[in-house]
Amino acid sequence: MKELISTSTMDEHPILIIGVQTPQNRSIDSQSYLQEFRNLVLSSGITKYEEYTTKLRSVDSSYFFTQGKLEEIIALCTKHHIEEVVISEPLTPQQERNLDELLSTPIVDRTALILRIFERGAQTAEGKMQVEMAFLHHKKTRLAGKGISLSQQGGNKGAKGPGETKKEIEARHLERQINKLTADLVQLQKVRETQRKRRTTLGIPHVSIIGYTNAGKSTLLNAITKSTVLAENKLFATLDTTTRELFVGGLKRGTISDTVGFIQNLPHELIEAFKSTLIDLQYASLLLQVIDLSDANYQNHIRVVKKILDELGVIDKPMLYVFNKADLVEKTPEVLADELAQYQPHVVVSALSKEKLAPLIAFLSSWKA
Ligand SMILES: Nc1nc2c(ncn2[C@@H]2O[C@H](COP(=O)(O)OP(=O)(O)OP(=O)(O)O)[C@@H](O)[C@H]2O)c(=O)[nH]1
Ligand SMILES: [Mg+2]
Repeated sequence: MKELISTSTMDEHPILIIGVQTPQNRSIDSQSYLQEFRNLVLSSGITKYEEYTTKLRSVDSSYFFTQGKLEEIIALCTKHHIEEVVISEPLTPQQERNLDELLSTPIVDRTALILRIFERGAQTAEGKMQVEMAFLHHKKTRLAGKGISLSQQGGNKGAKGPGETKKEIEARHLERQINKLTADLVQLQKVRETQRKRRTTLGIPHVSIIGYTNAGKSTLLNAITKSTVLAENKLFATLDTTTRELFVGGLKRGTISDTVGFIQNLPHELIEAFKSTLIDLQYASLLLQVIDLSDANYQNHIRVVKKILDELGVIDKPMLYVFNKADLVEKTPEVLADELAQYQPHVVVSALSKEKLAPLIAFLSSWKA
């Protein structure tokens, strides 16, 4: 499976995007995975690119791609005068550096691509700090992989002692920035903790909307609370947590919040950066997991969400599966019922229309925290 699609007019900064099917993501629908990668690329602000897709039977530890594929990629880069290569998978620092040298272009891997989207997105002070934290954590992993180029002795005045390398100085500086940001985030966390304690004392239930990116979480929050959180067909449109009062049938039922979405192959350092808000999920009375039922990979998305929740220590929480975008699904009710039987309890809705949200409203009306 190999093809080259061109959307570029080649009159500007030529970019090559490479969608890769690896042994790790073999079990998932490749077309939907590729579409998700294109969405990531578009969400990062790139509008024109050359596209190359390929399947790897094994991943090379030094160059990621095997010899034959590398030759094809080099030929493409030369032919199209490529100035940047974007790859759908996360790379190790060594793979990134080797490819950068071999292709003589900057390499943007999955993590860096997601970071670019993050950079464009956060609005609140806390959101911005978390994005900054994600950058610092990523920089730290890249620094750890840096070898020769930074390991010569730095002659800077003010360097701690003789023999300290540039790499050590940079690492120390990064560590200081991370510690400072962590302290600031802990301060903000305290504010939320106070709000949470107040809720608990007053017995106010809290509902958290979670799920894969672009599933319709913000659309759902807007529909059931009349708020106006930005919802768009873009990955990671939401980076800030929004909390609203939840009214069902005219009665106040508690509070509800919407937060950053998850994605497959989300690098650990990015989860780490958002931990201070995601950790709040541990205190939710109910999780609403929104799922884009129209995506061929929706079952895989549910597995991804489960894995991240486990990683965050959010285990055994009451959860309702909210299968969304039912308007885009053409399966018969029988086929659907069969497919969804394993996810209990669940509702099937369409957050775009009030009427099609009825099953969720009905669930929340009878829900007891
Ligand atoms: N057809 C259809 N589209 C929907 C539905 N719900 C949401 N969408 C669309 O799906 C896209 C993503 O919706 P969002 O609400 O931004 O999704 P999200 O889960 O908040 O996404 P992130 O914040 O990026 O993680 C938007 O273009 C919505 O209009 C639905 O029920 N049907
Ligand atoms: Mg959102």
